[in-house]
Amino acid sequence: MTTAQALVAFLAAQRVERDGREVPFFAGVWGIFGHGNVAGIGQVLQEVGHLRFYFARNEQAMVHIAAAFAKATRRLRTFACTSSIGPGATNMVTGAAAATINRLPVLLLPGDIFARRNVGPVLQQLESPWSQDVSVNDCFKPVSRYWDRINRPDQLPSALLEAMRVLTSPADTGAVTLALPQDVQAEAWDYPEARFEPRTWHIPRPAPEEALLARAAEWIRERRRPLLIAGGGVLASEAEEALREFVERTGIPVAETQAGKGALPSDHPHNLGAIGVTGTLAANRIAHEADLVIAVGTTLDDFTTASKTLFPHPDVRFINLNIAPHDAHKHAGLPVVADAKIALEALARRLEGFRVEPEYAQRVAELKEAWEAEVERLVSERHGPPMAQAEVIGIVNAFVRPEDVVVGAAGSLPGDLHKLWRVRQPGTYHVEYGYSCMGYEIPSGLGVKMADPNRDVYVMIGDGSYLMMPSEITTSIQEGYKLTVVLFDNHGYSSIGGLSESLGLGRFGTQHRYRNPATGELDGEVLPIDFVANAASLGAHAVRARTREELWQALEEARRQDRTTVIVVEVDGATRVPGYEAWWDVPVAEVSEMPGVQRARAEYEQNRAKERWFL
Ligand SMILES: Cc1ncc(C[n+]2csc(CCOP(=O)(O)OP(=O)(O)O)c2C)c(N)n1
Ligand SMILES: [Mg+2]
Repeated sequence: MTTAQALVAFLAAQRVERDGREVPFFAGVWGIFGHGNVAGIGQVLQEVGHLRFYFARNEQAMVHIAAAFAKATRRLRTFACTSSIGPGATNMVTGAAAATINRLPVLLLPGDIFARRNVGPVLQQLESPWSQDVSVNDCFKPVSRYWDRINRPDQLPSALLEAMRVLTSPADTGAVTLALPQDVQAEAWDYPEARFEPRTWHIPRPAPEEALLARAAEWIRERRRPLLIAGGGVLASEAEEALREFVERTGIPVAETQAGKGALPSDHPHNLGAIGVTGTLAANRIAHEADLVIAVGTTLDDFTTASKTLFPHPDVRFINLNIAPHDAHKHAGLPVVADAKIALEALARRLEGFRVEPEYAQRVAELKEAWEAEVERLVSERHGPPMAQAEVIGIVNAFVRPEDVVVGAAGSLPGDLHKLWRVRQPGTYHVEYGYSCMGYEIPSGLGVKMADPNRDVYVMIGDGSYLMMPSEITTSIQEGYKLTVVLFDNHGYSSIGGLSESLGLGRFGTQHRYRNPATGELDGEVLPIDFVANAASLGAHAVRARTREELWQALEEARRQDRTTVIVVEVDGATRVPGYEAWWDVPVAEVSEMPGVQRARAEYEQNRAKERWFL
């Protein structure tokens, strides 16, 4: 067999199992062909057809599709992605980083320069004067959890076992890159038969150490103001039910990160909603008062911790339930390294008879009620046209069915969705905010749809992100997977524009405007971008909605459509959902003649003084 034939045969034979449920791990191969893969992997995908080939339009997009599919299947399944050498390969680097940061398994198979070297430099080769053992694929090293280059066909078997070990490890998973020199893909070797027999990888649920559990339970009993933060690990471990039982038994309130949102339904009495920079007033107030934080399956990034200002209680301590030791040790917390579901169940058993004090429960209930009223106020505001973003979110939220999935990634939408979107069923909120990668939205919508075609998928996307990567609309139409894309057109980067304004920089360079000959700046008229025509040109059903009524009708029409629909809604970038008592560290120039910058710097220094070390 050739290296490529052996590779594809092996991938087709890999299965995974968790809790007795077994599924094939790879659902297919996404690819874009060039001279670096067409005759190698391309040949076997056509001749043998072990795995279905899916043709994408952009290599970055195909990695997002695979990662989103993996997230939606709770990391039980994924795709492999094949690219040519050079630009096709490096286009995948951004997707790889997004997958690794979000701890999602994807297998990347970039083509590589000739191992044989005699005809080099080949087309698209980056030459290096200090080594011939370097190619652009070395760029994947920092964004991959496992990286290898297959320079001889007989290196493949051991590399594949390592790749599968990492992809199926709940603690180590992320992008795995196997760089495949173009000549080696086509070379044959006598591979041992055993390599291609079906193999089932068990996805483990490691149990916590009893001594640490005992200490965690002791800490919880001692403290008066505990708060649980639910991160993406809760969903990855399918621990929603365990979480619900834990909080119902103990009365401990829950706040959710972006990746953890929807671990509990939004209307659950113990769910205070979003935490951190994009958090709710209820969650952030409780965080400010917390003397104990139980962080479950979260990386505790700066959006969650409000740049380490969200937990000012002098005696605050952290208990970190996490499958990854690296995360479990953060904030000098008690590192309970374990699967989230098993750990929550075990901790609940140790807390038999414990409940938070009634006065604390009362405070949680009051803050929760006040926040619900605030959401209602924000989404039912009548504005324009153009409508306010919160209003549009409220309408879409009211329209969708409980099982439908909302998808987003960058701009002002993730923050607004984090605060406002009401989740009715776990796993229906899919916002990528580990890498906050513009361009993730449409491809990931496709990945989510492929994971469960019975759900409708609502992609919420800004005009900026749309312009960066609308290409996979065409792919969704090719494959017959319908998406409903709601495009929020505020004529530019309202999130970064707002940030720029708050830092005294007046939205410089963040709007889609003509260069103005009078000023020499980009402050001319708004650029006439016709998003409806653009989406229609890619094959979508596309409409514009100006009012609440038009939007509702457009959503109904989209539900009747059998192909991807894009609804373009102009929104007023100036009416923004406010923040709620949480700060984000974005450094402001220490020296400037601009008065706005000087003011912002003074405020910055005050806020920075609140940042804490947890040692
Ligand atoms: C690939 C990438 N480039 C740059 C950024 C920085 N960034 C974050 S949000 C944003 C603007 C997004 O604009 P749009 O999609 O229109 O959303 P809006 O801010 O208007 O809500 C930019 C440039 C990013 N997150 N990702
Ligand atoms: Mg915008």
